This record gives sequence, structure tokens and C-alpha cells, in this order.
Amino acid sequence: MSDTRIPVLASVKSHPRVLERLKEKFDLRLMEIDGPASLPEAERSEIRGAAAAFGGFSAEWMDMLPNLEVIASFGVGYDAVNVGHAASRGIIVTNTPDVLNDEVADTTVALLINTVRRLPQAEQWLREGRWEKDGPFPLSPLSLAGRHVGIFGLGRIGLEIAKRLEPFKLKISYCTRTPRDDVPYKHYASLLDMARDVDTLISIVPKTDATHKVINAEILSALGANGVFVNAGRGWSVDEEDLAAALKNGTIAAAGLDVFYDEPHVPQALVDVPNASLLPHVASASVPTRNGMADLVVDNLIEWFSSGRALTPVPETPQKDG
Ligand code: NAP
Ligand code: 8YV
Repeated sequence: MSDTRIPVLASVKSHPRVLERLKEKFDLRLMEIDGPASLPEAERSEIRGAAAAFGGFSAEWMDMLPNLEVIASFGVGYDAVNVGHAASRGIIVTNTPDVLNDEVADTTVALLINTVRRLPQAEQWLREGRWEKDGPFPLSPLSLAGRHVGIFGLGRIGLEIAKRLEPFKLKISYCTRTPRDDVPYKHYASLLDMARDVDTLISIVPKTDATHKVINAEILSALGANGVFVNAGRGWSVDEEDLAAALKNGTIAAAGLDVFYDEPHVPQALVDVPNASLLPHVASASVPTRNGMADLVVDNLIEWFSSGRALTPVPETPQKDG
């Protein structure tokens, strides 16, 4: 008997729960990481929905699928999906906002503390038997206490970071293009002005044309010698050469990075500096949170094909009212 369910496409590299649930509800077709090219042309024209994994979804891929209506992307950041092209084709793109706010905010605060107090290095000291052999781990030159944190991007996740830092008794400011009227923190329209006033900068902005390499030598120099920089947004926003130089020559004191410009490549200059705390893009990477993201990917496709409305469309591909 032929499968009368709606044909949807997903990468073999998708989260296992995405594949499992899509298989239950849809006629699931799989593509390799190089996209739909390997599918026979007749099969490509049957595809009406797609789940995008880590590599995103290019214009070329969309154009191989003439009847594609919706792309459900895994992750809140959807910079790897060509949303401009999707909009021009009338394809709805969805992302996974909110379900990861707490996890990413928790990890960002943990990364800040690791960076300031050198806790990963202290644990390494113990594991290497150096506590017994060489004595106590050296005092951390920096402390979190009394810091003034500037959050670059006070959206869903930035706000959760700010809320977590309040009980740490830290002063909080933020920089966005549009001030919020629901927070008590000082707003800066200029990242440079904020960097001059704070000693701790946390970046949690999306990858867009306007955020390309905006954290550069000038911003790091304004942050100053007691400065700590943490990035949980996208590596795209940072000039990594400038950052490595600033860490090496003491322009800033330390950095904590979860994201990099050309992942999974991490510049050796950042690996080599002892005052950088580095994570392999794990801010949302717990089993429960990734399951929540996987469910939202699948629920968006289910909702689209049952009601004609996606749950969480991105602003660049709005749904028609009604
Ligand atoms: P969001 O709710 O859309 O918030 C984005 C914030 O950035 C807003 O406050 C926005 O304010 C600000 N912003 C955007 N462009 C800006 C610019 N040019 N200058 C200044 N501020 C700007 O997004 P979110 O859900 O919080 O997620 C933020 C980003 O975090 C994602 O896009 C993703 O790249 C990253 N992320 C990383 C991980 C990880 O695993 N490390 C996990 C989740 C998310 P205005 O529009 O007013 O400027
Ligand atoms: C994920 C992220 O690691 O949601 C995002 O924007 O960067 C992370 O949650 C990523 O989406 C996995 O592709």
C-alpha cells in the first residue's frame, strides 16, 4: 500500500527525536548532509516540508524542491537558513525560540564564572595530582563580585542572563537598537559607549549583517585591562584576531567563548592563551533542552500541515493573517 502521508525531508544528521517523530507522522525522506541533490527529481517535487539541521538550508536546496512550503529549523538562531530566498518563494521558516532560554542563560553565567574564577583550570590542577604535589591552586586574579556587566542583546536569552545576574548583586546595563521599557537597566545605543562604562561584556546577539565583527580591538580596548568578555551568541560578531591579541597583551583580562567564527575550527591563538575559557558550542546542549527544541521543530511541521499556521515562524517569513 502506498504511503498517503505528507512527504517531508530531513537530514540524516538531524536530532534523533526529530527523525523519530517525523517518521511517526509523515512520509519521511532522508537526505545526506550535502542536501536534496541525491534524491531523484520526481521525489524532490513531492517534498512539502523540511526539517533543517545544523548546516541550515540554502537557496539552492530550496530550488531543488519546487513544492516546498515550510522549513522547520533546529535552533533559535536561523542564520544558516536563507530566509530572504524563502520569503521570495513564499516558504515559511520556523525556529525554536524560548524552549532553550534557561539552558543557554545558565550556561552563559557558568561560563562567566569559569572565566573569572578559573574553575576548569582548578579542577584540572586537582585531577593532575598537583594539589597534593604542588599545593593550593593559585588565587584567581579576578573576582565576579562588584562587576558591571554590559549585555549586548537583551532579547529572550539576554533577559534571562540579566535576571540571573541580579542576585549576584552585579550592576547591569545593555545595548540593543531599541530600548526596552520593561527593565530597570541602563540602555546604550552604542556598543562602544557601553564598553567604556562596563568591565564585563556578554554578547548574545544574532548573526546579521549589522553584527559582523563588531567586537573588535576598539571595543576590547574600551572594555579595559580588568575587562572580561563572554560570547554565547555567534562567533561571527567577534574579530577573533583582535580578541586573541587583546588576551595575549593584557588589553582585556579574560574571555569565555562558547561560539566561534568558523566552527568547529577554533583559532590556535585562542587555544594558546591561558586566560580564555573555551566551550564547543554547548550552551543549549542538554538532553532535555535539545529534546524540547526537537519537539518544537516537529510540532511546527505538524501544525503547519494541520492548520496552515506555523507555531514559531521567523519575522522574515511572516504568515498571512486569518
Ligand atoms: P532575540 O530574542 O531575537 O534577541 C536578540 C537581541 O539582540 C535583541 O535584544 C535585539 O534587540 C538584539 N540585537 C539584534 N541585532 C542587534 C544589533 N545590531 N545591535 C544591538 N543589538 C542587537 O534572540 P534570542 O532568542 O535571545 O537569541 C539570541 C542569539 O543567541 C541567537 O540568534 C543565536 O545566535 C544565539 N544563541 C546561541 C546559543 C548557543 O548555543 N551558544 C544558543 C541559543 C542562541 P534589537 O532588535 O532592539 O536590537
Ligand atoms: C544550537 C544555537 O547549538 O539555538 C541556537 O541558535 O546556537 C544552539 O542552540 C544550534 O542551534 C544547533 O544547531
